[in-house]
Amino acid sequence: VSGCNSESRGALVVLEGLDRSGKTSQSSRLLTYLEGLGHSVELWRFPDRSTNVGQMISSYLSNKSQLDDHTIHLLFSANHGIMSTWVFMFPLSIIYWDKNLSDYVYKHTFDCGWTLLRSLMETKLKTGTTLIVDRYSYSGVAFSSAKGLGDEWCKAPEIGLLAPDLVLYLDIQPEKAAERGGYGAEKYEQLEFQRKVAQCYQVLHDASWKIVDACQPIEDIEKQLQELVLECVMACQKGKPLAN
Ligand code: DGP
Ligand code: NA
Ligand code: NA
Repeated sequence: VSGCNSESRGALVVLEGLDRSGKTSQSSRLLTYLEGLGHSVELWRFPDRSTNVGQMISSYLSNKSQLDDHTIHLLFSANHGIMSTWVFMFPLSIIYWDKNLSDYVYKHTFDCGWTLLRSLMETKLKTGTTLIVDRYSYSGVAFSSAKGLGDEWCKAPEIGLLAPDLVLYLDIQPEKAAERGGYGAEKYEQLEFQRKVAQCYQVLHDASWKIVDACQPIEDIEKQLQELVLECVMACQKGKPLAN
């Protein structure tokens, strides 16, 4: 009967965690897994380093450029959205860094970017595509409030985003993450700072997050994530409503 699947949709699955917790490899494994089962699925990641803003972020993270804490926070937020208007406003607020201007950009243009991102995500989900998202707005809040920026300030640009169906937190002690290969290559990969980020995630997370021990063997983590994600994907296929 036509229409009996009309509520069927893709799932919005987010992976969060400290640096070197394994999000990126596990997200691609999840992609392969779901594709193998014949699902329509896309992998998104924030920050997306391929865009202009992404390149500014990348250069900041690799210590090639210095930016004010507020500015980098807004850049990350911009990177979450598909922006058009802010492209004009944003360089101004950086060049003439000034509170009034940044507040203006902050209040008006970011709303627009997030609205666009939200509708793009909605379209994907409603047409049956599952999104695996390697970091989401929670990273913005956790990393910036770890620097001491106010919680409310950090959260404001993220308001209006679609709530995920599932948040998978790859749980690793900062000390353990620091032992992993390549650690320290980027600005935020410092033990003291990552300890603060971990505390911020503690405050941020709620009972709906699935906490997965990221120190298990990689295949065990993979298995656990597969089960959690498949259950979520099935529920969404059966018409679980989109959260706000
Ligand atoms: P990744 O490519 O996932 O390793 O992320 C790069 C770094 O940027 C990592 O240390 C986490 C941090 N990060 C991710 N999103 C945000 C954000 O929105 N704001 C801030 N300040 N940092 C972020
Ligand atoms: Na990283
Ligand atoms: Na990553």
